[in-house]
Amino acid sequence: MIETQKPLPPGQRRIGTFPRFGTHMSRPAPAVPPDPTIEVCGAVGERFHVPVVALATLPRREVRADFHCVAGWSATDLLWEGVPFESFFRQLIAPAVRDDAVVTHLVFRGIDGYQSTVMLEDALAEDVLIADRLSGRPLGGDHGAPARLLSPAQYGYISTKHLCRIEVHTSEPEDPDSASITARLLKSHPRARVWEEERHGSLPGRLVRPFYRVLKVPLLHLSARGPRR
Ligand SMILES: Nc1nc2c(c(=O)[nH]1)N[C@H]1C(S)=C(S)[C@@H](COP(=O)(O)O)O[C@H]1N2
Ligand SMILES: [Mo]
Repeated sequence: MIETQKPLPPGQRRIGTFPRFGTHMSRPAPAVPPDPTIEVCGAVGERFHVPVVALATLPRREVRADFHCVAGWSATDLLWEGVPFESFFRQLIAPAVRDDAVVTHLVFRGIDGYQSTVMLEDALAEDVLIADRLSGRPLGGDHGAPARLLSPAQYGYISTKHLCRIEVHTSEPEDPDSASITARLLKSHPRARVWEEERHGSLPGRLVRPFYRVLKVPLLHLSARGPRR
């Protein structure tokens, strides 16, 4: 039988597995508190907490998608399940937003301190989930327990694992380190759309490909290690 595989976005290569990857490097996945919640704060009247168990009671859907890391690997045909971010936003966040506020950006934060900034428009895309299941099983520590953002049309760095807080913003939040030289060199693209190859904040994606490619193998190796939870 001939299997035709879907094309990958520019500059990506298929990897046979779904590796654990991240700035956590070899540190183990963070401990999940006994009753995990997702805190919503920022341009909302008062901050509030959504228990992760409440995801089971919201509208749910499955998303089958490829996952693309900016370093150049793509894990293909993953089956995720969770709450569409759009439903989460419309049902829980929008009613709490201050009257005078127009939401433009969201910051998604993980228990490990990682965070990603996402434009509202990108976060509301129909394939974006707060995912709590992968391959028919609850999300494990490697891939973001107890729940993570999943935005398959954007590079993996947008998809914050171990989600514990969503900050609601009315303008692009400033990165406190953005003035440093390293921050400028490493500046990731704010939209990160994989089909546009938006890898870098100011350099064309094609140009930075080779740098990521050199780093990919050692980073894959480092991120994978460490005791599993
Ligand atoms: N909390 C947290 N989320 C994170 C990261 C991280 O280090 N910590 N790394 C990001 C990057 S760069 C990628 S490619 C994906 C990798 O997801 P995976 O480990 O499930 O493959 O997670 C993203 N979300
Ligand atoms: Mo990544």
